[in-house]
Amino acid sequence: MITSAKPNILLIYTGGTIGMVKDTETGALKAFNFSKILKNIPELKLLDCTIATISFEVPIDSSNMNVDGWIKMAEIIASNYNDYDGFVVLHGSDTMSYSASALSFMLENLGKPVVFTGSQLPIGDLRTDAKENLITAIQVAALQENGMPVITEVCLYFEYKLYRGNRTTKISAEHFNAFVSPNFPFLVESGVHLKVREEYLLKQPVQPLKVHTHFETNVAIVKIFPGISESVISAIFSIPTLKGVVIETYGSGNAPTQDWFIAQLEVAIQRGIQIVNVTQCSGGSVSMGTYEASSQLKQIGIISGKDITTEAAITKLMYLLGQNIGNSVFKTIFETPIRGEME
Ligand code: ASN
Repeated sequence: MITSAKPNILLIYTGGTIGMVKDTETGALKAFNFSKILKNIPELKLLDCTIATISFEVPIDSSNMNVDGWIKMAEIIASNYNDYDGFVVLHGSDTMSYSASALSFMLENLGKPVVFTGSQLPIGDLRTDAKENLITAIQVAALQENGMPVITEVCLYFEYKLYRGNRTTKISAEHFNAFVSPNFPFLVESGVHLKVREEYLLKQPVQPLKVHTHFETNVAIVKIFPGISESVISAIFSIPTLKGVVIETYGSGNAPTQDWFIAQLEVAIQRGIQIVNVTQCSGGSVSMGTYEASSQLKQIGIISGKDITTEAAITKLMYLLGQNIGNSVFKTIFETPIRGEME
């Protein structure tokens, strides 16, 4: 039976709409002080868990999130790991899927829940979605079975669903239902009860948490389109410091078959640049070789991103490139799921 018996939860506030207020001069939303936010939710006192909070010194719009921000979050979790049963990260929705993916790779052997959430409207707004998201994210992080946490992975909770974080993508700037997990089922549904789908939860052997903080930032995402020019492709792939590229192709991993295009990629691979093929489609998987239009990509050694999201692909690429993995095994390691991020 699943119970939630007074667990200790740490709320980590990084910024985002959830805690924003309108600038009186410009009318634009900007990040705000966390303690003021908590005053807006007296309901938190009613929850059956103990909640402590910690905030980024300067809360940010998640458009400003970067590797330093990911390291800050990971270090907060690591230094409080033994004192809390679960972590809820309040984060702007714009780059939440990137951060949830990055944290999933940084936190190896995670044995406790890390639940990202945020909102589309500020918590002080009458029609806000923030309260439900925050309250349920805390309840999910507090779920325990026989004194052990039910969730032991990095997740994202938004609008009645808990998803595996590195499977998500933001699809709406309008709807409260802003995220989807196109290639993996949701983990928990919030209705009258919290329905946990245990069969989809990531179960890892209990081992000490290992935190990885090295990321390679000399990477790029290239979305191809009909008519993309040789000069654009050439300019990107000849960046001297470039270490890796996620290339967003069509359908099941198809791309132009023109000689110049394949040659540019081949030369880049020979220079040691890691190129990962992901699909522009919102669902489905790369399968190089299914069509002639992807056979050459397979032959020249492009990495298959399979059914990974672009957000998880770029963060996994940055993470693995930061691990100094040898060129000969990089492709195999990338194509192997490490945190449930791909099939
Ligand atoms: N711009 C905001 C952010 O990502 C959007 C949001 O949180 N809904 O910080």
